[in-house]
Amino acid sequence: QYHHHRFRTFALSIPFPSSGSPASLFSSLSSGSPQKKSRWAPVAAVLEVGGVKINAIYEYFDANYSGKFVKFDNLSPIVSTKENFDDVLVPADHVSRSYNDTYYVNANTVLRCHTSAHQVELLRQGHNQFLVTGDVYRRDSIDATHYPVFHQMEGVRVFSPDEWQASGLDATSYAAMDLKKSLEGLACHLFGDVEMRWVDTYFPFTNPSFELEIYFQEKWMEVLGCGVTEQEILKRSDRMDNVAWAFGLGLERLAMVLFEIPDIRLFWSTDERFTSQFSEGQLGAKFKPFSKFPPCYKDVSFWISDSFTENNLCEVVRGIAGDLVEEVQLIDNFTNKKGMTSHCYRIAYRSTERSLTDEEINQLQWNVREAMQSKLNVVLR
Ligand code: FA5
Ligand code: MG
Repeated sequence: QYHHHRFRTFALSIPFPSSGSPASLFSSLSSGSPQKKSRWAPVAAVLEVGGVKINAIYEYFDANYSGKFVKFDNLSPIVSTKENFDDVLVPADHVSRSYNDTYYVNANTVLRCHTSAHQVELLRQGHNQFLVTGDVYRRDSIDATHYPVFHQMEGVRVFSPDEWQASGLDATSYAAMDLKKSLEGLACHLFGDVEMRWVDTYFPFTNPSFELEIYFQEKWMEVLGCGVTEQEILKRSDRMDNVAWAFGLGLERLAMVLFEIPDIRLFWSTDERFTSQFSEGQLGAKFKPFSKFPPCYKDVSFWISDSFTENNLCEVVRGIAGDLVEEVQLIDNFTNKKGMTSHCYRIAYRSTERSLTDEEINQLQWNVREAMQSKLNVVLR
């Protein structure tokens, strides 16, 4: 059952040439292989602008580093588990490997969940400075900044000993400093003045590791992860004496800040009122909101089973409601004396394009409840 489900979702990686939404793809496609030409399509309306934006990132790196960054934007999103995980030192028991987090094509093949999947092959090919852009896929939560298909740009830079030796810093400090300086510079280049902060974090492939957050819509939003590449990765690609940094940018999130786009679903919108705003591909454009339609909240309470996960719930809800679901949020959680755990989730339905009718929402909610019972093995209360 889950294999089938995953495979259908995999069809979502065959984005359309010009129309359609993930919701329609969920139900209308059932097989096929990804086509190169359509790989960029998920950014739909902002495609042109996206192009410009990416060029703005390219420009920044070309202007600020003497050696060119080699650009890759056409690598297949279907990769081996070795490339996606092992090559970047993701431990065998790491959560990101689970069927709950990653879309598996088969036991040894996944839709890449990050562009880091290409780091090692490119290092082995001898590249020392490169950018990799592409679509990535994840089973994830549902809210304004998460979507199951999005775009990342990976950057890698390898330093040779003479570069840090002159600085008086050790190799790692030098690389970390250069990395932060580069990414702060990029943020300034794209946004001018924004409020941002660094947060320490963990990645298996970097140490130290950081995330950059930008203040957007009254919240801190994470826009990238980065760090100093683990020595083991360099060792395996014949760069023993070097040090390197790497980053992975979330392109939709950067575009949200840049164009003041409040909801990640809008990247999939074919609504004229959205697409027309960006057709000129101007970097300075700011999203002019059209009337916001009212949300409708539906709560669902249920006893969970051991296998329950939020990502599975989100997949079920997205599979039925498509882009009409705005947010899925846990609002209550308790365990009774018998050890049974109850969750209450609030599902926010809201179209970015029109008012939803009560009837339509009730039907959706009914279908969601049915699907929860049949697919998630939970007991509704
Ligand atoms: C990674 O994917 C790391 N590979 C990044 C990295 C590369 C770290 C190289 C160190 C060295 P993370 O899972 O945090 O990290 O994702 C990176 C960015 O992708 C996030 O900061 C965010 O901007 C974006 N992102 C993650 N999940 C989603 C999602 N569901 N929808 C939209 N954007 C997302
Ligand atoms: Mg992160």
